[in-house]
Amino acid sequence: MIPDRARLLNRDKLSGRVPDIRGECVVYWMSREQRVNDNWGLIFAANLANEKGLRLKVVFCLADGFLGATLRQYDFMLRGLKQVEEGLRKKNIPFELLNGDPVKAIPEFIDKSKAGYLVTDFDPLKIKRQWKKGVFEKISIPFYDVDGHNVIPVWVTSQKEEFAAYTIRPKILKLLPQYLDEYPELPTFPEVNAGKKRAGTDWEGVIKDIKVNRDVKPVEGIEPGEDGAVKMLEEFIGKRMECYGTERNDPNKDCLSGLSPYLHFGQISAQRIALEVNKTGVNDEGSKGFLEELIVRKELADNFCYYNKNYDSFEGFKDWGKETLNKHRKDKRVFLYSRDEFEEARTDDALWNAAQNQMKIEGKMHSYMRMYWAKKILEWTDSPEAAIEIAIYLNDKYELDGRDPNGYCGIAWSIGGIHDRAWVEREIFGKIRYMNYNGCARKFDVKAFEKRYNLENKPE
Ligand code: FAD
Ligand code: FO1
Repeated sequence: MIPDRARLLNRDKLSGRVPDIRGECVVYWMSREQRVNDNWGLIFAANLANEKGLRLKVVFCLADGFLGATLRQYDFMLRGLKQVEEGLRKKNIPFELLNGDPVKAIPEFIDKSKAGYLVTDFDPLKIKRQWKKGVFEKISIPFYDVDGHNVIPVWVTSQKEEFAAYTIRPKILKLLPQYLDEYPELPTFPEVNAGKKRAGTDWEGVIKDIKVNRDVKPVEGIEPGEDGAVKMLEEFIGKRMECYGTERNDPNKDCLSGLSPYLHFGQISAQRIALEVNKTGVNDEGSKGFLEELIVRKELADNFCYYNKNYDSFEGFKDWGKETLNKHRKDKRVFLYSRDEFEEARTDDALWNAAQNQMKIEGKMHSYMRMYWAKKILEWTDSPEAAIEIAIYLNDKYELDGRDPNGYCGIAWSIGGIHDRAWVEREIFGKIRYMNYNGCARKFDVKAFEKRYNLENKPE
Protein backbone atom coordinates (compact mmCIF):
# COMPACT_ATOMS: atom_id res chain seq x y z
CA MET A 1 0.00 0.00 0.00
CA ILE A 2 1.30 3.45 -0.90
CA PRO A 3 1.99 5.09 2.50
CA ASP A 4 0.42 8.47 1.69
CA ARG A 5 -3.03 6.91 1.28
CA ALA A 6 -3.18 7.14 5.11
CA ARG A 7 -2.70 10.24 7.27
CA LEU A 8 -2.17 10.51 10.99
CA LEU A 9 -4.83 13.06 11.96
CA ASN A 10 -3.58 13.81 15.46
CA ARG A 11 0.16 14.06 14.77
CA ASP A 12 0.37 17.47 16.50
CA LYS A 13 -1.64 16.34 19.50
CA LEU A 14 0.70 13.35 19.82
CA SER A 15 3.70 15.72 19.60
CA GLY A 16 4.68 14.48 16.18
CA ARG A 17 5.34 10.85 17.03
CA VAL A 18 3.27 7.69 16.92
CA PRO A 19 3.52 6.28 20.44
CA ASP A 20 3.90 2.55 20.95
CA ILE A 21 0.49 2.02 22.42
CA ARG A 22 -0.28 -1.02 24.53
CA GLY A 23 -3.91 -1.28 23.55
CA GLU A 24 -5.65 -4.55 22.80
CA CYS A 25 -6.96 -3.85 19.33
CA VAL A 26 -7.06 -1.66 16.26
CA VAL A 27 -10.53 -0.25 15.53
CA TYR A 28 -11.53 0.46 11.95
CA TRP A 29 -14.46 2.92 11.98
CA MET A 30 -16.08 2.21 8.63
CA SER A 31 -18.11 5.08 7.25
CA ARG A 32 -17.71 6.11 3.62
CA GLU A 33 -16.20 2.83 2.39
CA GLN A 34 -18.79 0.22 3.21
CA ARG A 35 -17.10 -2.87 1.77
CA VAL A 36 -14.81 -5.74 2.68
CA ASN A 37 -13.01 -5.99 -0.65
CA ASP A 38 -10.64 -3.45 -2.11
CA ASN A 39 -10.81 -1.15 0.88
CA TRP A 40 -7.58 0.72 1.65
CA GLY A 41 -8.76 1.81 5.12
CA LEU A 42 -9.55 -1.75 6.14
CA ILE A 43 -6.29 -3.03 4.62
CA PHE A 44 -4.34 -0.36 6.49
CA ALA A 45 -6.07 -1.23 9.78
CA ALA A 46 -5.50 -4.98 9.23
CA ASN A 47 -1.79 -4.46 8.49
CA LEU A 48 -1.45 -2.23 11.53
CA ALA A 49 -3.10 -4.86 13.73
CA ASN A 50 -0.81 -7.58 12.40
CA GLU A 51 2.29 -5.43 12.71
CA LYS A 52 1.49 -4.54 16.34
CA GLY A 53 0.20 -7.99 17.27
CA LEU A 54 -3.26 -6.61 18.09
CA ARG A 55 -6.79 -7.72 17.30
CA LEU A 56 -8.83 -5.95 14.62
CA LYS A 57 -12.41 -4.80 15.14
CA VAL A 58 -14.71 -3.04 12.70
CA VAL A 59 -17.51 -0.69 13.73
CA PHE A 60 -20.08 1.35 11.83
CA CYS A 61 -21.89 4.13 13.63
CA LEU A 62 -25.50 4.51 12.53
CA ALA A 63 -26.73 8.08 12.78
CA ASP A 64 -30.48 8.70 12.26
CA GLY A 65 -31.56 11.13 9.54
CA PHE A 66 -28.03 11.70 8.16
CA LEU A 67 -28.27 14.88 6.04
CA GLY A 68 -31.97 14.32 5.41
CA ALA A 69 -31.61 10.72 4.24
CA THR A 70 -34.83 8.70 4.05
CA LEU A 71 -35.72 5.03 4.31
CA ARG A 72 -34.80 4.68 0.63
CA GLN A 73 -31.11 5.34 1.26
CA TYR A 74 -30.94 3.70 4.71
CA ASP A 75 -32.49 0.50 3.39
CA PHE A 76 -29.92 0.34 0.58
CA MET A 77 -27.06 1.12 2.97
CA LEU A 78 -28.09 -1.29 5.75
CA ARG A 79 -28.60 -4.19 3.34
CA GLY A 80 -25.10 -3.49 2.05
CA LEU A 81 -23.74 -3.45 5.61
CA LYS A 82 -25.33 -6.85 6.23
CA GLN A 83 -23.06 -8.19 3.49
CA VAL A 84 -20.12 -6.42 5.11
CA GLU A 85 -20.77 -8.20 8.42
CA GLU A 86 -20.98 -11.56 6.61
CA GLY A 87 -17.82 -10.91 4.61
CA LEU A 88 -15.87 -9.88 7.70
CA ARG A 89 -17.03 -12.97 9.59
CA LYS A 90 -15.31 -15.12 6.94
CA LYS A 91 -12.10 -13.27 7.78
CA ASN A 92 -12.63 -13.70 11.56
CA ILE A 93 -13.05 -9.94 11.93
CA PRO A 94 -15.81 -8.91 14.35
CA PHE A 95 -18.25 -6.21 13.27
CA GLU A 96 -20.33 -4.05 15.56
CA LEU A 97 -23.11 -1.63 14.67
CA LEU A 98 -23.04 1.37 16.99
CA ASN A 99 -25.89 3.85 17.25
CA GLY A 100 -26.23 7.58 17.72
CA ASP A 101 -23.77 10.44 17.58
CA PRO A 102 -20.33 9.12 16.57
CA VAL A 103 -18.65 11.84 18.66
CA LYS A 104 -20.01 10.00 21.70
CA ALA A 105 -20.25 6.42 20.45
CA ILE A 106 -16.75 6.06 18.95
CA PRO A 107 -14.75 7.28 21.99
CA GLU A 108 -16.93 5.07 24.22
CA PHE A 109 -16.16 2.08 22.03
CA ILE A 110 -12.45 2.94 22.05
CA ASP A 111 -12.49 2.93 25.87
CA LYS A 112 -14.59 -0.20 26.18
CA SER A 113 -12.49 -2.21 23.75
CA LYS A 114 -9.16 -0.82 25.03
CA ALA A 115 -8.22 0.18 21.50
CA GLY A 116 -4.67 1.23 20.71
CA TYR A 117 -5.30 2.69 17.26
CA LEU A 118 -8.26 4.15 15.40
CA VAL A 119 -8.53 4.15 11.61
CA THR A 120 -11.35 5.69 9.56
CA ASP A 121 -12.28 6.72 6.01
CA PHE A 122 -11.44 10.05 4.45
CA ASP A 123 -14.54 12.07 3.56
CA PRO A 124 -14.60 15.75 2.48
CA LEU A 125 -18.12 16.45 3.76
CA LYS A 126 -18.40 18.96 6.61
CA ILE A 127 -20.45 16.70 8.86
CA LYS A 128 -17.84 13.94 8.65
CA ARG A 129 -15.07 16.40 9.42
CA GLN A 130 -17.01 17.60 12.47
CA TRP A 131 -17.48 14.01 13.61
CA LYS A 132 -13.75 13.34 13.30
CA LYS A 133 -12.82 16.56 15.07
CA GLY A 134 -15.16 15.66 17.92
CA VAL A 135 -13.69 12.17 18.23
CA PHE A 136 -10.16 13.52 17.86
CA GLU A 137 -10.66 15.83 20.86
CA LYS A 138 -11.81 12.99 23.07
CA ILE A 139 -9.16 10.35 22.36
CA SER A 140 -5.42 10.15 22.82
CA ILE A 141 -4.52 7.16 20.66
CA PRO A 142 -3.19 7.51 17.10
CA PHE A 143 -6.08 8.31 14.75
CA TYR A 144 -5.65 7.82 10.99
CA ASP A 145 -7.85 8.52 8.03
CA VAL A 146 -7.36 6.74 4.75
CA ASP A 147 -8.58 7.88 1.35
CA GLY A 148 -10.14 4.75 -0.07
CA HIS A 149 -12.53 6.64 -2.33
CA ASN A 150 -10.24 8.40 -4.74
CA VAL A 151 -7.68 6.51 -6.78
CA ILE A 152 -5.19 9.20 -5.77
CA PRO A 153 -5.67 10.68 -2.28
CA VAL A 154 -7.23 14.13 -2.51
CA TRP A 155 -4.36 15.75 -0.61
CA VAL A 156 -1.78 14.19 -2.93
CA THR A 157 -3.42 15.21 -6.21
CA SER A 158 -3.63 18.84 -5.27
CA GLN A 159 -3.18 21.08 -2.25
CA LYS A 160 -5.75 23.66 -3.39
CA GLU A 161 -9.21 24.04 -4.86
CA GLU A 162 -8.87 23.29 -8.56
CA PHE A 163 -10.35 25.62 -11.11
CA ALA A 164 -11.75 23.08 -13.57
CA ALA A 165 -11.34 19.61 -15.04
CA TYR A 166 -8.56 20.89 -17.29
CA THR A 167 -6.46 21.98 -14.30
CA ILE A 168 -6.82 18.78 -12.28
CA ARG A 169 -6.63 16.33 -15.21
CA PRO A 170 -2.86 16.63 -15.85
CA LYS A 171 -2.17 16.22 -12.13
CA ILE A 172 -4.28 13.07 -12.00
CA LEU A 173 -2.90 11.60 -15.21
CA LYS A 174 0.67 12.12 -14.01
CA LEU A 175 0.05 10.21 -10.76
CA LEU A 176 -2.33 7.57 -12.10
CA PRO A 177 0.26 4.95 -13.22
CA GLN A 178 1.66 4.95 -9.69
CA TYR A 179 -1.69 4.81 -7.85
CA LEU A 180 -3.84 2.63 -10.09
CA ASP A 181 -2.36 -0.54 -8.61
CA GLU A 182 -3.92 -3.91 -7.79
CA TYR A 183 -5.20 -4.33 -4.21
CA PRO A 184 -3.58 -6.81 -1.85
CA GLU A 185 -5.91 -9.42 -0.38
CA LEU A 186 -7.33 -8.64 3.04
CA PRO A 187 -5.70 -11.12 5.44
CA THR A 188 -7.81 -13.69 7.27
CA PHE A 189 -7.26 -13.36 11.00
CA PRO A 190 -6.86 -16.30 13.39
CA GLU A 191 -10.13 -17.43 14.98
CA VAL A 192 -9.21 -15.81 18.28
CA ASN A 193 -9.60 -12.41 16.57
CA ALA A 194 -13.31 -13.03 16.19
CA GLY A 195 -13.65 -12.98 19.99
CA LYS A 196 -16.67 -14.27 21.86
CA LYS A 197 -19.35 -15.76 19.60
CA ARG A 198 -21.95 -13.04 19.07
CA ALA A 199 -25.26 -13.26 17.32
CA GLY A 200 -25.11 -11.28 14.09
CA THR A 201 -26.85 -7.92 13.83
CA ASP A 202 -30.62 -8.11 13.42
CA TRP A 203 -30.61 -6.10 10.19
CA GLU A 204 -34.34 -6.43 9.51
CA GLY A 205 -34.97 -5.14 13.04
CA VAL A 206 -32.63 -2.20 12.49
CA ILE A 207 -34.37 -1.31 9.21
CA LYS A 208 -37.76 -1.61 10.88
CA ASP A 209 -36.83 0.56 13.85
CA ILE A 210 -34.63 3.27 12.40
CA LYS A 211 -36.12 6.71 12.94
CA VAL A 212 -36.06 8.28 9.49
CA ASN A 213 -38.55 9.65 6.99
CA ARG A 214 -40.27 6.47 5.79
CA ASP A 215 -42.38 8.16 3.09
CA VAL A 216 -39.68 7.71 0.46
CA LYS A 217 -39.69 3.98 -0.10
CA PRO A 218 -36.76 1.77 -1.08
CA VAL A 219 -36.22 1.43 -4.82
CA GLU A 220 -37.36 -1.90 -6.20
CA GLY A 221 -35.18 -3.96 -8.51
CA ILE A 222 -31.76 -2.69 -7.47
CA GLU A 223 -29.60 -5.11 -5.52
CA PRO A 224 -27.56 -3.34 -2.83
CA GLY A 225 -24.13 -4.12 -1.44
CA GLU A 226 -20.92 -5.50 -2.82
CA ASP A 227 -22.75 -8.34 -4.62
CA GLY A 228 -25.04 -5.90 -6.40
CA ALA A 229 -22.13 -3.63 -7.28
CA VAL A 230 -20.11 -6.41 -8.90
CA LYS A 231 -23.11 -7.50 -10.97
CA MET A 232 -23.79 -3.92 -12.07
CA LEU A 233 -20.16 -3.49 -13.12
CA GLU A 234 -20.17 -6.76 -15.08
CA GLU A 235 -23.37 -5.78 -16.84
CA PHE A 236 -22.02 -2.35 -17.70
CA ILE A 237 -18.76 -3.68 -19.12
CA GLY A 238 -20.53 -6.46 -21.02
CA LYS A 239 -23.56 -4.62 -22.33
CA ARG A 240 -23.46 -0.84 -21.96
CA MET A 241 -19.91 0.45 -22.08
CA GLU A 242 -19.88 0.20 -25.85
CA CYS A 243 -22.65 2.78 -26.26
CA TYR A 244 -21.34 5.01 -23.42
CA GLY A 245 -19.12 6.87 -25.88
CA THR A 246 -21.86 7.87 -28.29
CA GLU A 247 -25.20 7.71 -26.46
CA ARG A 248 -24.56 8.57 -22.84
CA ASN A 249 -26.40 11.89 -23.21
CA ASP A 250 -29.60 10.23 -24.38
CA PRO A 251 -31.90 9.65 -21.37
CA ASN A 252 -33.98 7.18 -23.39
CA LYS A 253 -31.00 4.86 -23.82
CA ASP A 254 -29.54 2.56 -21.22
CA CYS A 255 -25.85 3.36 -21.67
CA LEU A 256 -24.71 4.59 -18.25
CA SER A 257 -22.99 2.42 -15.68
CA GLY A 258 -25.61 2.77 -12.92
CA LEU A 259 -22.75 2.55 -10.42
CA SER A 260 -23.23 5.82 -8.52
CA PRO A 261 -25.29 4.42 -5.59
CA TYR A 262 -22.64 1.76 -5.03
CA LEU A 263 -19.83 4.28 -5.27
CA HIS A 264 -21.63 6.66 -2.96
CA PHE A 265 -21.95 4.07 -0.20
CA GLY A 266 -18.48 2.71 -0.90
CA GLN A 267 -19.92 -0.69 -1.84
CA ILE A 268 -17.39 -0.79 -4.67
CA SER A 269 -14.25 1.28 -5.21
CA ALA A 270 -13.59 3.48 -8.23
CA GLN A 271 -10.13 1.92 -8.36
CA ARG A 272 -11.58 -1.61 -8.74
CA ILE A 273 -13.92 -0.35 -11.47
CA ALA A 274 -11.04 1.30 -13.35
CA LEU A 275 -8.88 -1.82 -13.01
CA GLU A 276 -11.68 -4.00 -14.43
CA VAL A 277 -12.31 -1.61 -17.32
CA ASN A 278 -8.60 -1.59 -18.12
CA LYS A 279 -8.48 -5.40 -18.01
CA THR A 280 -10.94 -5.52 -20.93
CA GLY A 281 -8.24 -3.93 -23.10
CA VAL A 282 -10.98 -1.82 -24.72
CA ASN A 283 -9.72 1.69 -25.37
CA ASP A 284 -12.52 3.37 -27.30
CA GLU A 285 -14.67 6.46 -26.76
CA GLY A 286 -16.88 4.50 -24.33
CA SER A 287 -14.16 3.33 -21.94
CA LYS A 288 -12.23 6.59 -22.19
CA GLY A 289 -15.31 8.74 -21.58
CA PHE A 290 -16.34 6.57 -18.67
CA LEU A 291 -12.91 6.70 -16.98
CA GLU A 292 -12.91 10.49 -17.39
CA GLU A 293 -16.16 10.68 -15.37
CA LEU A 294 -15.19 8.00 -12.88
CA ILE A 295 -11.77 9.39 -12.10
CA VAL A 296 -11.26 12.99 -13.26
CA ARG A 297 -14.78 14.35 -12.64
CA LYS A 298 -15.36 12.37 -9.48
CA GLU A 299 -12.00 13.30 -7.95
CA LEU A 300 -12.58 16.93 -8.96
CA ALA A 301 -15.82 16.84 -6.95
CA ASP A 302 -13.97 15.59 -3.87
CA ASN A 303 -11.34 18.30 -4.42
CA PHE A 304 -14.12 20.91 -4.55
CA CYS A 305 -15.77 19.79 -1.32
CA TYR A 306 -12.47 19.30 0.50
CA TYR A 307 -11.01 22.71 -0.28
CA ASN A 308 -14.22 24.78 -0.46
CA LYS A 309 -16.11 24.76 2.84
CA ASN A 310 -19.08 26.49 1.17
CA TYR A 311 -19.55 23.70 -1.35
CA ASP A 312 -23.31 23.63 -0.68
CA SER A 313 -24.12 27.35 -0.85
CA PHE A 314 -23.97 30.49 -2.99
CA GLU A 315 -20.90 31.60 -1.02
CA GLY A 316 -18.95 28.73 -2.53
CA PHE A 317 -19.27 30.03 -6.10
CA LYS A 318 -16.36 31.80 -7.78
CA ASP A 319 -16.43 35.61 -7.91
CA TRP A 320 -17.49 35.67 -11.56
CA GLY A 321 -20.42 33.34 -10.83
CA LYS A 322 -21.57 35.36 -7.82
CA GLU A 323 -21.23 38.67 -9.66
CA THR A 324 -23.19 37.57 -12.71
CA LEU A 325 -25.97 35.98 -10.64
CA ASN A 326 -26.13 39.08 -8.40
CA LYS A 327 -26.49 41.31 -11.45
CA HIS A 328 -29.54 39.33 -12.56
CA ARG A 329 -31.28 38.91 -9.22
CA LYS A 330 -34.12 41.24 -10.11
CA ASP A 331 -34.77 39.83 -13.60
CA LYS A 332 -38.37 38.90 -14.22
CA ARG A 333 -39.13 35.19 -13.79
CA VAL A 334 -41.82 33.96 -16.20
CA PHE A 335 -42.52 30.99 -13.92
CA LEU A 336 -42.03 30.79 -10.17
CA TYR A 337 -42.67 27.53 -8.33
CA SER A 338 -42.70 26.62 -4.67
CA ARG A 339 -40.67 23.74 -3.28
CA ASP A 340 -43.83 21.64 -3.10
CA GLU A 341 -44.69 22.31 -6.74
CA PHE A 342 -41.22 21.18 -7.77
CA GLU A 343 -41.39 18.16 -5.49
CA GLU A 344 -44.77 17.11 -6.85
CA ALA A 345 -43.59 17.60 -10.44
CA ARG A 346 -46.22 20.26 -11.08
CA THR A 347 -44.26 22.64 -13.30
CA ASP A 348 -45.43 23.68 -16.77
CA ASP A 349 -42.54 21.79 -18.36
CA ALA A 350 -43.39 18.15 -19.07
CA LEU A 351 -39.73 17.27 -19.58
CA TRP A 352 -38.72 18.66 -16.20
CA ASN A 353 -41.64 16.87 -14.54
CA ALA A 354 -40.61 13.61 -16.20
CA ALA A 355 -37.06 13.94 -14.86
CA GLN A 356 -38.38 14.69 -11.36
CA ASN A 357 -40.66 11.64 -11.57
CA GLN A 358 -37.80 9.46 -12.78
CA MET A 359 -35.85 10.42 -9.67
CA LYS A 360 -38.82 9.81 -7.39
CA ILE A 361 -39.61 6.41 -8.88
CA GLU A 362 -36.19 5.01 -9.71
CA GLY A 363 -34.01 6.85 -7.18
CA LYS A 364 -31.78 7.89 -10.03
CA MET A 365 -32.25 10.63 -12.57
CA HIS A 366 -30.33 10.28 -15.84
CA SER A 367 -27.05 12.29 -15.83
CA TYR A 368 -28.04 14.52 -18.72
CA MET A 369 -31.38 15.42 -17.17
CA ARG A 370 -29.73 16.30 -13.84
CA MET A 371 -28.10 19.34 -15.46
CA TYR A 372 -31.34 20.51 -17.09
CA TRP A 373 -33.28 19.82 -13.90
CA ALA A 374 -31.02 21.95 -11.67
CA LYS A 375 -30.70 24.80 -14.18
CA LYS A 376 -34.47 25.07 -14.49
CA ILE A 377 -34.77 25.30 -10.71
CA LEU A 378 -32.52 28.38 -10.95
CA GLU A 379 -34.73 29.81 -13.71
CA TRP A 380 -37.97 29.23 -11.79
CA THR A 381 -37.07 30.39 -8.26
CA ASP A 382 -36.62 33.93 -6.97
CA SER A 383 -32.94 33.63 -5.99
CA PRO A 384 -29.92 31.40 -6.56
CA GLU A 385 -29.91 30.68 -2.81
CA ALA A 386 -33.45 29.30 -3.00
CA ALA A 387 -32.52 27.30 -6.09
CA ILE A 388 -29.54 25.65 -4.38
CA GLU A 389 -31.56 24.85 -1.29
CA ILE A 390 -34.39 23.24 -3.28
CA ALA A 391 -32.03 21.34 -5.56
CA ILE A 392 -30.06 19.90 -2.63
CA TYR A 393 -33.25 19.08 -0.72
CA LEU A 394 -34.81 17.15 -3.62
CA ASN A 395 -31.57 15.55 -4.78
CA ASP A 396 -30.74 14.27 -1.31
CA LYS A 397 -34.27 13.16 -0.51
CA TYR A 398 -34.85 11.04 -3.59
CA GLU A 399 -31.55 10.11 -5.23
CA LEU A 400 -29.97 6.90 -4.02
CA ASP A 401 -26.61 8.54 -4.59
CA GLY A 402 -27.53 11.84 -2.87
CA ARG A 403 -25.50 13.53 -0.12
CA ASP A 404 -22.38 13.01 -2.16
CA PRO A 405 -19.59 15.43 -3.18
CA ASN A 406 -20.60 14.67 -6.80
CA GLY A 407 -24.07 16.01 -6.02
CA TYR A 408 -22.95 19.23 -4.31
CA CYS A 409 -20.49 19.77 -7.15
CA GLY A 410 -23.07 19.02 -9.87
CA ILE A 411 -25.51 21.49 -8.31
CA ALA A 412 -22.78 24.15 -7.96
CA TRP A 413 -21.82 23.55 -11.62
CA SER A 414 -25.41 23.87 -12.84
CA ILE A 415 -26.43 26.89 -10.74
CA GLY A 416 -23.13 28.67 -10.06
CA GLY A 417 -20.84 27.80 -12.98
CA ILE A 418 -18.30 25.96 -10.77
CA HIS A 419 -15.68 24.27 -12.99
CA ASP A 420 -17.39 25.79 -16.04
CA ARG A 421 -16.62 28.94 -18.03
CA ALA A 422 -18.64 32.09 -18.67
CA TRP A 423 -21.17 31.93 -21.54
CA VAL A 424 -23.16 34.53 -23.42
CA GLU A 425 -25.01 36.71 -20.92
CA ARG A 426 -28.77 36.28 -20.64
CA GLU A 427 -31.63 36.91 -18.20
CA ILE A 428 -31.60 35.29 -14.75
CA PHE A 429 -28.58 33.10 -15.58
CA GLY A 430 -26.22 35.93 -16.42
CA LYS A 431 -23.12 34.21 -17.77
CA ILE A 432 -23.96 30.81 -16.29
CA ARG A 433 -24.44 28.19 -19.00
CA TYR A 434 -28.09 27.92 -20.05
CA MET A 435 -30.05 24.87 -21.15
CA ASN A 436 -33.50 24.77 -22.67
CA TYR A 437 -36.21 22.42 -23.85
CA ASN A 438 -35.45 22.89 -27.54
CA GLY A 439 -31.80 22.09 -26.96
CA CYS A 440 -32.86 18.81 -25.36
CA ALA A 441 -35.27 18.12 -28.23
CA ARG A 442 -32.36 18.46 -30.68
CA LYS A 443 -30.40 15.84 -28.73
CA PHE A 444 -32.99 13.16 -27.95
CA ASP A 445 -36.65 12.19 -28.24
CA VAL A 446 -38.06 14.31 -25.38
CA LYS A 447 -41.61 13.14 -26.02
CA ALA A 448 -40.62 9.51 -25.48
CA PHE A 449 -38.99 10.44 -22.17
CA GLU A 450 -42.03 12.45 -21.07
CA LYS A 451 -44.36 9.61 -22.00
CA ARG A 452 -42.31 7.13 -20.03
CA TYR A 453 -42.39 9.07 -16.77
CA ASN A 454 -45.45 11.27 -16.89
CA LEU A 455 -48.28 8.84 -17.54
CA GLU A 456 -49.13 5.53 -15.92
CA ASN A 457 -45.86 5.39 -13.99
CA LYS A 458 -46.49 8.62 -12.19
CA PRO A 459 -46.32 8.03 -8.41
CA GLU A 460 -49.36 8.90 -6.30
P1 FAD B 1 -21.79 7.21 -15.21
O1 FAD B 1 -21.91 8.17 -16.32
O2 FAD B 1 -21.80 5.77 -15.53
O3 FAD B 1 -20.45 7.60 -14.45
C1 FAD B 1 -19.68 6.71 -13.65
C2 FAD B 1 -19.32 7.40 -12.37
O4 FAD B 1 -18.56 8.58 -12.63
C3 FAD B 1 -20.52 7.89 -11.57
O5 FAD B 1 -21.09 6.86 -10.81
C4 FAD B 1 -19.90 8.99 -10.73
O6 FAD B 1 -19.23 8.48 -9.61
C5 FAD B 1 -18.88 9.59 -11.69
N1 FAD B 1 -19.48 10.73 -12.37
C6 FAD B 1 -20.27 10.73 -13.48
N2 FAD B 1 -20.63 11.99 -13.80
C7 FAD B 1 -20.07 12.80 -12.87
C8 FAD B 1 -20.08 14.20 -12.65
N3 FAD B 1 -20.72 15.03 -13.47
N4 FAD B 1 -19.40 14.69 -11.59
C9 FAD B 1 -18.72 13.87 -10.76
N5 FAD B 1 -18.68 12.53 -10.93
C10 FAD B 1 -19.34 12.01 -11.96
N6 FAD B 1 -23.60 12.20 -8.64
C11 FAD B 1 -23.69 11.50 -7.50
O7 FAD B 1 -22.96 10.52 -7.33
N7 FAD B 1 -24.56 11.89 -6.52
C12 FAD B 1 -25.42 12.94 -6.66
O8 FAD B 1 -26.19 13.26 -5.76
C13 FAD B 1 -25.34 13.68 -7.88
N8 FAD B 1 -26.17 14.74 -8.08
C14 FAD B 1 -26.01 15.50 -9.21
C15 FAD B 1 -26.81 16.64 -9.36
C16 FAD B 1 -26.66 17.45 -10.47
C17 FAD B 1 -27.50 18.69 -10.61
C18 FAD B 1 -25.72 17.10 -11.47
C19 FAD B 1 -25.55 17.96 -12.68
C20 FAD B 1 -24.93 15.96 -11.33
C21 FAD B 1 -25.07 15.14 -10.21
N9 FAD B 1 -24.28 13.99 -10.03
C22 FAD B 1 -24.38 13.28 -8.86
C23 FAD B 1 -23.26 13.60 -11.02
C24 FAD B 1 -23.74 12.61 -12.10
O9 FAD B 1 -24.90 13.08 -12.70
C25 FAD B 1 -23.98 11.22 -11.50
O10 FAD B 1 -22.80 10.78 -10.87
C26 FAD B 1 -24.37 10.19 -12.56
O11 FAD B 1 -25.59 10.55 -13.13
C27 FAD B 1 -24.49 8.82 -11.92
O12 FAD B 1 -24.93 7.86 -12.83
P2 FAD B 1 -23.95 6.71 -13.34
O13 FAD B 1 -23.24 6.09 -12.19
O14 FAD B 1 -24.74 5.80 -14.20
O15 FAD B 1 -22.93 7.57 -14.16
N1 FO1 C 1 -22.26 7.39 7.24
C1 FO1 C 1 -22.09 6.97 8.50
O1 FO1 C 1 -20.95 6.85 8.95
N2 FO1 C 1 -23.17 6.69 9.29
C2 FO1 C 1 -24.44 6.77 8.85
O2 FO1 C 1 -25.37 6.52 9.61
C3 FO1 C 1 -24.64 7.19 7.50
C4 FO1 C 1 -25.93 7.30 6.95
C5 FO1 C 1 -26.09 7.66 5.61
C6 FO1 C 1 -27.36 7.72 5.04
C7 FO1 C 1 -27.50 8.08 3.71
C8 FO1 C 1 -26.38 8.40 2.97
O3 FO1 C 1 -26.54 8.76 1.70
C9 FO1 C 1 -25.13 8.36 3.51
C10 FO1 C 1 -24.95 7.97 4.84
N3 FO1 C 1 -23.67 7.89 5.40
C11 FO1 C 1 -23.50 7.48 6.71
C12 FO1 C 1 -22.49 8.48 4.77
C13 FO1 C 1 -22.02 8.05 3.49
O4 FO1 C 1 -21.49 6.81 3.65
C14 FO1 C 1 -21.02 9.00 2.79
O5 FO1 C 1 -19.83 8.93 3.47
C15 FO1 C 1 -21.33 10.48 2.59
O6 FO1 C 1 -22.68 10.71 2.37
C16 FO1 C 1 -20.62 11.10 1.39
O7 FO1 C 1 -19.40 10.79 1.13
